[in-house]
Amino acid sequence: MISGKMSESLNKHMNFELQSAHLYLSMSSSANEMGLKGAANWFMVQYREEMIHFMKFYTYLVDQGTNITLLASKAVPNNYKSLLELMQKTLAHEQVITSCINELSEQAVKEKDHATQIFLQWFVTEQIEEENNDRDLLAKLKLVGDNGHGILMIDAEMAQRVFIVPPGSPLAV
Ligand code: OFO
Repeated sequence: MISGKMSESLNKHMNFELQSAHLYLSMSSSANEMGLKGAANWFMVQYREEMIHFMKFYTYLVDQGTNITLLASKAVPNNYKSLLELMQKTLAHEQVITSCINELSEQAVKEKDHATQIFLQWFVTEQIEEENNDRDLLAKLKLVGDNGHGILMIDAEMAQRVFIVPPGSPLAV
């Protein structure tokens, strides 16, 4: 049993994870339009990971007896100039998500809600990995600048990313 306040905060964040999925799906299409198939793959994998995050919140809330509320989805941008801009926006977005997860964790601690604290631990760790991956790619993109060959090499690296369902996760698309 979780408090009404906690379930409301988690429900709000669950919708934010779904919005993240939409954001990355749109970024995948923008990368494809730029001719960067590897980056399009990378963002598609990111989209699928976000769907897992969304489903983790969904399942947790339903298991805690919450009737979840799906909010209307907001339009996401689809006009990017470069892969560098895509990665800059990705890192900025993940930093916002990290602070939301931290706020949720603080609320769970304040409410002495041990179950939610344990549930959120996975996300605390996940956000370190998300931001780290984005920072690595950003650093490489800054190094190559406008060099087309360099960008294509990074695109080839991004093509290697594979979607793996984290063990014990609810299935998503
Ligand atoms: Fe779900 O972590 Fe990204 O947004």
